[in-house]
Amino acid sequence: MSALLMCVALLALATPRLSAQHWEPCTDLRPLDILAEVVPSNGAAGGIRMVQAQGTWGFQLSAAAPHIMSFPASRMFSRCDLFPEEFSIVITLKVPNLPPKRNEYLLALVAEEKDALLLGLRYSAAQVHFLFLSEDLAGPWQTRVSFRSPGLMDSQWHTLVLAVSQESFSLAVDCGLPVDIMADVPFPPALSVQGARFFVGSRRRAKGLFTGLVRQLVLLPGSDATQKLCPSTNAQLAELSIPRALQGPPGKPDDKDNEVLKYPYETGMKVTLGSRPPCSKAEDAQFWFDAAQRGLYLCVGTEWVSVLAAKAKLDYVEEHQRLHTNSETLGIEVFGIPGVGLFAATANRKARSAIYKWTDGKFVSYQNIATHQAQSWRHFTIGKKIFLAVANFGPNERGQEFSVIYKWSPRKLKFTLYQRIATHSARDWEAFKVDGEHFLVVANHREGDNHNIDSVIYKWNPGSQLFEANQSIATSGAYDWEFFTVGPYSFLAVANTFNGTSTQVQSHLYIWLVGSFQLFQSFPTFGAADWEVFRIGERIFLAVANSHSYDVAMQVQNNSYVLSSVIYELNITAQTFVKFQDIPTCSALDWEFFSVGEDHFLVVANSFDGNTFSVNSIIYRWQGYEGFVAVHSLPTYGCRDWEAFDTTAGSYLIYSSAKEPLARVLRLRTV
Ligand SMILES: [Ca+2]
Ligand SMILES: [Ca+2]
Ligand SMILES: [Ca+2]
Repeated sequence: MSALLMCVALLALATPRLSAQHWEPCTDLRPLDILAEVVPSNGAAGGIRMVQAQGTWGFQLSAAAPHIMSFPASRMFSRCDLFPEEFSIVITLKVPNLPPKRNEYLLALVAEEKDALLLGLRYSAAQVHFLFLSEDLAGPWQTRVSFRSPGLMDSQWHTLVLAVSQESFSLAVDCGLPVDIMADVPFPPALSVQGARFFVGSRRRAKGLFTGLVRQLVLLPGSDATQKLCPSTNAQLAELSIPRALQGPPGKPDDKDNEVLKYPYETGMKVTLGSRPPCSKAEDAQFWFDAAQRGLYLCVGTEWVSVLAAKAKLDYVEEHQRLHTNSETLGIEVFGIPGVGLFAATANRKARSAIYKWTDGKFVSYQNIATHQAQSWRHFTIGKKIFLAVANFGPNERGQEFSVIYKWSPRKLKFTLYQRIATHSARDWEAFKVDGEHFLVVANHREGDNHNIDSVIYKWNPGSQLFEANQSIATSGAYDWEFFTVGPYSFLAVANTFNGTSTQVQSHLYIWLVGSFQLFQSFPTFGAADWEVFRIGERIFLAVANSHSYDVAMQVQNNSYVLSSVIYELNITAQTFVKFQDIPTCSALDWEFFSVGEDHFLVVANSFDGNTFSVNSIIYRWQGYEGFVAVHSLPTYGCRDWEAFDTTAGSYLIYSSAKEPLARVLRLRTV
């Protein structure tokens, strides 16, 4: 729910109100820097640490005892004892990922004698809660106003402005559109702070300590600070007032003196599970601003309706070019060469593969390269060098098996042979960079009849200018490698197809730890042919294409080609990929993700249904809650590989056929 919940049963009785006319400010009507009150002006002390994250300094408080981080309210409320009826609180913070049920306090105002929470601000994985005590004839009530999905847990700095005025509560994140909540209970017009203390990063107790970083915590009596702060060119770090120790370069502490400078925060994953809030009667007519997609939505009835004119939308797909290929085409790689143009390399089954150049709106033959049952091409660069690696499935005329790396010659304007690497029925190359070093990994499918062999990761040696074997990973009929990063972490997924008796084998995801890839998670797959990683907003997905369910030990039916392919989503809290959606496919060999305007799509290569290679491949559109929904059905024949690409003239898809020497370029028509 975009807005908030009133989580506490509230009295229907009218709350007795003191006349607001008697209100006089008990404090200065200027920003009151609460954080500066509790931290020494020279920085760290008493368990308070200064930590830099993403180049910005903040305080880590959780090692300090709560009373260190507190001060009497009378220090700010010098003229009288009443908390302002209208005010805003500005806080700049960077929060860690919290487990689901954990709450951490950012600020509390506690009446010490009664240990009563007069006012509190805390957050959990999914919500920010503002709490306050109000009194009526029936006694004191604690009211909680909850803002859902503020999107704080992406390991970034954020600045929140909570503005309170009577029964109106609003929360703005990074100067975005505020979420407004009208509560049944107004903030009390005369909340006494006599004998109360402010606690920063706690509620006076050890429980619920704030474990993140805080850079700014300011109370602005009498007005809404968004007017002063926003718009801002640096909205995530918009400043009303920050403690002197955090200001500017002179405050930079000596690295050697600070044991936390190997920031634990920098290793936090850079993702969040921010998602569309529910839209029900409670949110009717409320707005939701999706910061990641820059979309503004209005809750109408039970649906979020976009209220901004959307960018281009996919209307239909039309055939743009029939590309006759040297022979059946297993894989297509589209890439650009700066200053030269856009190219497509086709991996062709017979003796020659081809490179095409986009010329006058069409792919035109550019260069032929001798290959041996080529399966796929991979383009990559190292510095200014441009490479193209081919995975050869078959041996050459002399029975030797190797795959080949070609290098672009800027003088000849052609790709020329650069390095041969011995491979075993190679299916795929993946190129990637970890810690500034370049790697290539090959999918070795089988050696003779043995599918349980090693696939090999090669590392670029800048001295010899060659790739050298670096790590071997046991694979079973390896078909595809996919590399991706999540925050500071590097991952490599392999699609294992067949272990010699069954296609029901585990495909594995590896993580780079201290210099090598180690197993991170295993997935049950069925003749897995492709992994595709993609991001939607802050969410990270991994889709597997399952091609065949087959087991020697079981009588297998023809329909074993019609089976589910699975989309997984990374759950940051659990640090694991969990199943997001099953999609029925017909011997799926490839997934390709692409975006048009603000819409996201997946297209699957369906190749075979058990009887025929004439099957439809399907384009799915991302529809938020509903996941991916089929929107276009494209007749294909032995469809093997999809690629999406853009030119100045528009967006296109190209797909290859493993069963006929014809690839097709499709134009995405938009409205
Ligand atoms: Ca791949
Ligand atoms: Ca793919
Ligand atoms: Ca593809």
